[in-house]
Amino acid sequence: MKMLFALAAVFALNAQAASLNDLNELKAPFKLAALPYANNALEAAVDAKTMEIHHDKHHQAYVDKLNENIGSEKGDLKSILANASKRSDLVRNNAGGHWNHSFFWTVLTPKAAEQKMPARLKKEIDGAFGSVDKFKEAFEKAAAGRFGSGWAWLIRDASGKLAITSTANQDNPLMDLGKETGTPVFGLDVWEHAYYLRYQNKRPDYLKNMWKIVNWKQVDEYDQEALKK
Ligand code: MN3
Repeated sequence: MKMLFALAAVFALNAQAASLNDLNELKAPFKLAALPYANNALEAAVDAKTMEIHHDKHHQAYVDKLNENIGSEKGDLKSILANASKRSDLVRNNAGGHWNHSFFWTVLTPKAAEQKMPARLKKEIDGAFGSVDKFKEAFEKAAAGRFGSGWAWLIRDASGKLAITSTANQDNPLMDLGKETGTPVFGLDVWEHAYYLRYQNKRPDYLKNMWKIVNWKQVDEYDQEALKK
């Protein structure tokens, strides 16, 4: 029995946040969870070396710097982000970095069944953007147009509508930055570290390929969770 509990604890530590709530409720000291697939599982769009460096070095550094700078903070990750404007740049950037990457890994998948967009989500995207192709076009435009480093997002905005937005650096739509805010249901990292080894300066090519590995099943689940708020 003891063995079972120990095993369960190991799995809990390594499990990716499968819900927005799980991710939002993380508290210090923060930990880097293992990727939910092998480094080479997403080769259709991202090479193994990029995945390894991105997760093991970049994401680890956000976690470490967040823990070093968070002090005696008792609040959860969501409340840290919701007060980002009042925090030091170190806390804002590394709390954002930890949330954004933890989220990002879960919206990608090598599994064909998860890459199929559920009918419910397709209907929502058709309704908001006209068609899935039009959504992708608008999303790629936002992602390609983000100057320098940052993220592109599909969010449920304050009024509950699906909207596309982008943020600089490690900011995200959960932060109180006075710009377009809402609940992320999908996001893409457009920092050069996410694509440079394979795509060099060709960010649009990276964006086009990323559609092959989107976990639409997970995005659909995030969207249903966002709608309940
Ligand atoms: Mn990154």
